[in-house]
Amino acid sequence: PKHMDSVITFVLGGPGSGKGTQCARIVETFGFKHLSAGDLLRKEMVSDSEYGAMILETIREGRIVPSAVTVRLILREMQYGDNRKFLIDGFPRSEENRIAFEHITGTEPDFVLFFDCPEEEMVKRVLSRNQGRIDDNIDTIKKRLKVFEALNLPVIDHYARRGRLHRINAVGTEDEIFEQVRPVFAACEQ
Ligand code: UP5
Ligand code: MG
Repeated sequence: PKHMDSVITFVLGGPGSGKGTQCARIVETFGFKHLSAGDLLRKEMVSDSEYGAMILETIREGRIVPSAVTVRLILREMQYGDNRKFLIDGFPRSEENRIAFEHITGTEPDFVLFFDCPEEEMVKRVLSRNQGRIDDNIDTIKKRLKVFEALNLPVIDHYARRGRLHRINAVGTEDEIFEQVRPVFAACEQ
């Protein structure tokens, strides 16, 4: 269950839209704890977890890991330490993910950020990243973009209807983008 004074932010956007980059800035400036669902899954994948092979195959195909696995990793991470301000990056990726998280925690996010970025820019960024990710190749990127559109956009629409969505234009320099992000959190600092 949600601790009374916790703040939950979901950070959404397509592959390479800059979620991780901007999360680092939010952590620096506003002291949130950053939980990247993708990073947690990649860490689980290389541990001797029973889900390792399944996660690898799912990420390589750009599909979505079952909610039960991802939600457990996120909740485990939320319990470590005493920082109650969470940035949950790259989750929920589907209505199924969203409903599972909201059902298990009994809560909705306080804020949802959506980094809105054109596809060709996302492809360019992912292909030039060069960090050895198994999903950073053109075939998998195309699949990730399709899954984003089919499954993640409905989640974004849901939060827009709930009045929780902050759409950020994700084209520009990192600084320019952060200047759109800052007021979202500056408002809750007072
Ligand atoms: N960059 C950043 N900002 C820039 C700017 N303003 N101008 C120019 N370049 C910029 O940025 C990407 C690259 O662009 C970097 O090189 C950066 O320097 C540059 P980054 O901040 O890394 O973008 P991000 O949105 O974090 O991209 P990422 O590739 O991490 O997004 P994905 O959503 O694709 O990846 P994620 O790790 O979240 O998920 C990977 C896979 O895990 C999914 O496809 C899925 O198979 C699985 N998954 C699940 O199944 N369930 C989950 O809940 C989560 C993941
Ligand atoms: Mg990322």
